[in-house]
Amino acid sequence: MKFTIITLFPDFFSGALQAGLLGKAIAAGLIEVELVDLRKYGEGKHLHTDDAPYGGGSGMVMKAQPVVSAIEEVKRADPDARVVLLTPQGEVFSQGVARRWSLERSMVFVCGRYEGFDERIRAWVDEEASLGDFVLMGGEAAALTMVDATARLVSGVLGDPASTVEESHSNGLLEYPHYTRPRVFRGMEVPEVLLSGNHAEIKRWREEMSLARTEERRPDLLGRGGAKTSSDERGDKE
Ligand code: JDN
Repeated sequence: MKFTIITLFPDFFSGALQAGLLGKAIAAGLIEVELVDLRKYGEGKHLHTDDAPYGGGSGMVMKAQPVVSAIEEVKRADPDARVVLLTPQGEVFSQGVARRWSLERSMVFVCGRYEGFDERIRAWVDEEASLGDFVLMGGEAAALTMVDATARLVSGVLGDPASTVEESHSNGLLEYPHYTRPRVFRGMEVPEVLLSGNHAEIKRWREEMSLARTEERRPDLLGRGGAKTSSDERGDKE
């Protein structure tokens, strides 16, 4: 799968794209990430990518021409790439969105800075996505998060293919508690059931813990007192 990131800060991504499983997946050719420097598409001698807002007010706005030119160049090489604009006004990203995107061949993430994008840019965009209900300094941290969550669902990126179905959010529940050696750490013991070797009982304990933890920490995932249901989280309706 190919990801293209259009950004004023390509350096933002360099460390993250080399680290861990994402770095491995890129080195193995399972994932390709192309960084497109938006500045190259800037206007005039000074390659401006932002300008003052019509109507006045504080802050600067991402100009339409550089962003649209960058998208057009990417789309010329790759006409069916899916273009996502990172903005706090987009659909809130979730495991369901990551699953849907992981089935695409090519995704383009457009990262902005400043107050936001010239509204007309939206005509070149397939969808808008937000990391959550907070404001970043720009779209880069959101794009990196979305690439990470999407790439790990691509076949072969994780060692163990079973591990994406058992984890938090994939079944709409939080994961059960994990323990590893030693059996006693600073006086705190590993639950006896996990040492029992009784796999049916271990499975039941994990299911109970998973449900109790979700009820305690994220009742919204169970459709109790939150806007989202667990089926929203799974992306069942997609
Ligand atoms: O929070 B964000 O996704 C975010 C996106 C943009 C921004 C600031 C924050 N400026 C331009 C896009």
